[in-house]
Amino acid sequence: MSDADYFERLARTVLDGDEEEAESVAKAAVADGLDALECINRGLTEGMNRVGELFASGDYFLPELIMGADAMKAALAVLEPALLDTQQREVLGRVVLGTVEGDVHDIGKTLVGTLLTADGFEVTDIGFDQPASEFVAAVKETNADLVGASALLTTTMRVQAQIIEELKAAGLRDSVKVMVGGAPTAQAWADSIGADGHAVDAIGAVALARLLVDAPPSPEYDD
Ligand code: B1M
Repeated sequence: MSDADYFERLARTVLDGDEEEAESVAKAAVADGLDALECINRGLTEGMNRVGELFASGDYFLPELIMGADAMKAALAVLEPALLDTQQREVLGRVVLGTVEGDVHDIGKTLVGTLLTADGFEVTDIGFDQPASEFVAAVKETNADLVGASALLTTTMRVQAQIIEELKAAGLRDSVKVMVGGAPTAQAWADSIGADGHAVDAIGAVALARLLVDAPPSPEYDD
């Protein structure tokens, strides 16, 4: 089977919400030597984007979103360890990462965390639906260099701004960089709330994190 066939099959398992098939195709792809990150970006994420489009057009409903997410998670459980196995580890900085309050979308955030970990960051993932105060508490606890806040809903983006305000109130803003991401966010939004940067995807998040801690570009993702 060609790489393109694998990517299409992975996308299809997400579209069909078929957890078992997702896991089994992912295992076959790893066994066949495919690149795990490409399987995620060109297969699973592609499928998830199509699910999102079908949801937006009214052809899919909440159950299909949930089943698609479950299928993607089942395949990620196979693919993410492969990412961690093959890449270098050297501590570049400490990151507190989470999805903001009111938002349960955690697949993209978790992927960002996996790539950051694989690239050499020490990541404290505080989970999803996390209020600004939890981000601040985790920064204090871990003495983090970076905060990463993910938001997938237009209604929850404002919590990213709250995190920055609460870091200022706690006297921590000068000692920690803030990066934001998630589909509805953009560089202009990051600038408007005073964040230190915005990344479109997980690879971009790694590049940005390195920039923010003054580390050289990643040899793994440098084109
Ligand atoms: Co919902 N959802 N969802 N959803 N969901 C979206 C986001 C939506 C765009 C779908 C649509 O309408 N087309 C829409 C938001 C519309 C808007 O606000 N403008 C939407 C909606 C409306 C909802 C509900 C309100 C639906 C309802 O209940 N009626 C509800 C809200 C629940 C809540 O959070 N309070 C809801 C629920 C869900 C599920 C729970 C069913 C499920 C999430 C399961 C889970 O995560 N555990 C779900 C899903 C799966 C989606 C879509 C289809 C896929 C999201 C995903 O996982 N993508 C999504 C449509 C879409 O995005 N195409 C949609 C794959 C993932 C790898 O990509 O998360 O974008 P992504 O992450 C990327 C980048 O964004 C970036 O890098 C990641 C990796 O490359 N990134 C960062 C993310 N965080 C970053 C942080 C960074 C840097 C980069 O730095 C810190």
